[in-house]
Amino acid sequence: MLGKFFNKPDPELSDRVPPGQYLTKGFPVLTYGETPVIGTSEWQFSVWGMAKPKTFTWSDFMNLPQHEFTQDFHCVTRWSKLDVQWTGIKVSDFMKLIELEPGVTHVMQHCYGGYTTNLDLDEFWREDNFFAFKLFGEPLPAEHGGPMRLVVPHLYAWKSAKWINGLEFLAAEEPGFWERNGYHRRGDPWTEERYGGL
Ligand SMILES: Nc1nc2c(c(=O)[nH]1)N[C@H]1C(S)=C(S)[C@@H](COP(=O)(O)O)O[C@H]1N2
Ligand SMILES: [Mo]
Repeated sequence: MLGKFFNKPDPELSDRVPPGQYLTKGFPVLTYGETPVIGTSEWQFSVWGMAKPKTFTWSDFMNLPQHEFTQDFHCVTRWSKLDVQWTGIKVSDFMKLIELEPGVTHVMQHCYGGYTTNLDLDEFWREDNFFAFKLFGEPLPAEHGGPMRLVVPHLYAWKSAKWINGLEFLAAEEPGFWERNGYHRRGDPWTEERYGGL
């Protein structure tokens, strides 16, 4: 892995690189299965489970406040990319549109293509989490999750669902795709929560 594409961090950057990670200047694509190709006019986003069921269109999302986010991105397969520039919508702004039932503790992200990944509600509902629809100022490419993905910067990137199309609110933890296949339930890169499942 080391060499031309993956570098040991410079000392001045090392406090930004979690243990066991190597820096890459490119932006690798990590997808299990096919890349769904979804236009913004057909894209829809639903919430269900322990929330009042609702479905949103692309323009519903575009009417929410938009922000620029610069965040580091850490894949559990040991590459990290620093200073990724996204444009998106804060989870906290989106959640103003949602009515949760009492007792919600967890959320499952659902995607076109069938990928899922789980989060504790408080790991999901954070000021620094966002739905991204641009990458470095350009529409988010399909291979990186366009037209819309979630970005959860404080956890390993498998928690950042590409082609996201829904949230299922839950009163108990359920494992998503990689969590069923041996990855950690939470995925904090700083404490190397790589494996463990549920
Ligand atoms: N829908 C979906 N989302 C996904 C994945 C996937 O296979 N399908 N892979 C995850 C993993 S393991 C990583 S590291 C990141 C990779 O994002 P990238 O391909 O934009 O680098 O997306 C995550 N989100
Ligand atoms: Mo990953």
